[in-house]
Amino acid sequence: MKQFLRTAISVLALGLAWSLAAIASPDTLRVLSIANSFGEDAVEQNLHEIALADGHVMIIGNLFIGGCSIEQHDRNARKGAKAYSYRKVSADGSFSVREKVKLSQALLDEPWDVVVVQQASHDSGKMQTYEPYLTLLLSYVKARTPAGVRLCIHQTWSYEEGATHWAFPDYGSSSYGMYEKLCEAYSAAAARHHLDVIPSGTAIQNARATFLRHQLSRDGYHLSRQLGRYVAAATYYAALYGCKVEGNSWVHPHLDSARMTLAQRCADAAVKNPFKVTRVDDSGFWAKYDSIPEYTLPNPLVMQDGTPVSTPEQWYGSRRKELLGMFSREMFGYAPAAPEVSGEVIEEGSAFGGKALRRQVDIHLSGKRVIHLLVYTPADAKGPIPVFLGINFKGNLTVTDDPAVLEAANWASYGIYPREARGSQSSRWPISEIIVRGYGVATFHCSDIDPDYDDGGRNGVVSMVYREGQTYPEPDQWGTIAQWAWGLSRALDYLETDDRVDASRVAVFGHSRLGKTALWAGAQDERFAMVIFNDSGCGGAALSRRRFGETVAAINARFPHWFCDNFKKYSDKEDELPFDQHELLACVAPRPLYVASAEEDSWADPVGERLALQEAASVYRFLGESPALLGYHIRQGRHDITLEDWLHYLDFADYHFGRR
Ligand code: GTR
Repeated sequence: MKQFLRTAISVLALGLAWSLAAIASPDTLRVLSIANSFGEDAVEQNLHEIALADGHVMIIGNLFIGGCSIEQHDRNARKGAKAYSYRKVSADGSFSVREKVKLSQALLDEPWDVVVVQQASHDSGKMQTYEPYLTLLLSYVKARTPAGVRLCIHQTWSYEEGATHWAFPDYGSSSYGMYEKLCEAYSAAAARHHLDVIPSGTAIQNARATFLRHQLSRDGYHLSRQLGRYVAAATYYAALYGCKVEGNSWVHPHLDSARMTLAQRCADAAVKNPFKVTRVDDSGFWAKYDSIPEYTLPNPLVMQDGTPVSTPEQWYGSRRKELLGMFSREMFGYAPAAPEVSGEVIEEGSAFGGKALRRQVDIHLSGKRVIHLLVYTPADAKGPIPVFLGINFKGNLTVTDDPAVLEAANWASYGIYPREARGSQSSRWPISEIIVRGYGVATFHCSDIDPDYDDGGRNGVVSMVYREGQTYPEPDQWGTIAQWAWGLSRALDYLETDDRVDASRVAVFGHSRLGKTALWAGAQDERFAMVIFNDSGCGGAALSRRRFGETVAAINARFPHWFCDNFKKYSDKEDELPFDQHELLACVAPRPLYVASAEEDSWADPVGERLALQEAASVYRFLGESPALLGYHIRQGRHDITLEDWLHYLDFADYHFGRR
């Protein structure tokens, strides 16, 4: 009965929609899609609105059967099967559904200008599944549509990396591999039948090469309801009308303008190159270099309940803990307690012309994961020496030309990192200079802890602590930066056992995203005797409330994996943050802390970095600590870590580690 009522209402609604369709004008474009759920993703929403914003009225029909292949459409046609859910967007934009419709009925329902066919996604890359069914289906369509009807083929998209679709193994479970296959099949079909191509698959592939990549799908194969569907509809529009969709004025209720513009560019590029991925530049989308809004920084010396902090004991005993708790919960995510750590020296030798000793150590984390730590210490050291500890971006062997540095098994991990040449990052690691000054250097690759991409929390140490059945971090569970910071503490656990190292004089340092990491590690783990962060920017030293350069919204959109999910709620709502970055800097007190910036590094907001340090200085003062504990420089040039930066750090370390 219920089903009957629903059908009756749909039929009524359809009747109503059809009468309203009277507003259709001679310019109205009537498009019928013979499809499945991928067609549903592309045409049933957004498309009508996009066209209308440019003054075009569309009537859109969609013949839907989940997972329907061309072969099945052909069979349905010949059998006259009442098999379809016939969805229709009328000229006025209203949506209606009629069940149990035959293909022939829908073909005769309107004088269609365009009819679009597509393959089922699972068969899309299998050329042999198209014929003879496509030939038969197209002649069936032509016989029932006005002369001159434009026939198109809708290129579906490949599944997302890691998708669990049953057919994915047929494509080697490779997203790009599937894309290549479906390009071959669709382009052959289009050429054979002179079909125009609607290249949604390429538009999605283009978008996968931008910061939109992890927001495109809802289950690994269907499109996300907002962004993914918008990309497909924008592609449909640009392909049908042969115009650019960029600049289209329709405003999607759930997408910001940066994402919409980028989606439009991906669609336009696909229409231009339907079977080739175009690198659509996504840099500069979030750049915000206009005026600084008025803002009030939270006072580090007032507890959340309004109680002023009046003694150093209160700071160390209550306020600092309260702040670290809030930064954990709302920004970085909570990390678990230390696991059992054991170091296994796997290689030792002399390096840098005999000036240094090299030690390569596997740090085992509860037997489940390994950090490959590379340590250099001065060969002439008389006893344990102070060490700089920092993570590297691209593998231990990139930090130096030393041929003995091992390539860790996971060096080019997870298939996303290109192989980097030995020594390619050595300008950032002046190891020989550091050794000559009497310090050691220890480093490991970030991927040992968590590869730097949004993998849905699958490959990092976070997955070591999932409860049974858990597949994604909780909203307050550690993101990538917190995992890396935790890794630094595990490296320190090992250094405490290394006879060449004075673990009471370990300076934790990092550049850029790894500078944010060094700050978070140093703020929490009081064993780090010094904390240095270079060009750390948003989420590092820069004040979030200034919203200059990289904003919270920008960092959350481009690097959704860096911080915990709770942090997303502060995108464009910086004033609602219960803290700002100066308070994180203050948590390093009473230890020496160093902020470095570069003049041309506006993205990291050098002014915001300096102001945060000045604000943190008031806490050091309140605690009765010397201003000499705070180091700062801004050098000429771009975002980087250079020998010049290092010479400042070495001087600072000399001063505080009692070497000068
Ligand atoms: C940028 C990012 C910055 C910074 C930098 C880096 O793309 O926006 O927050 O971390 O990368 O790590 O090099």
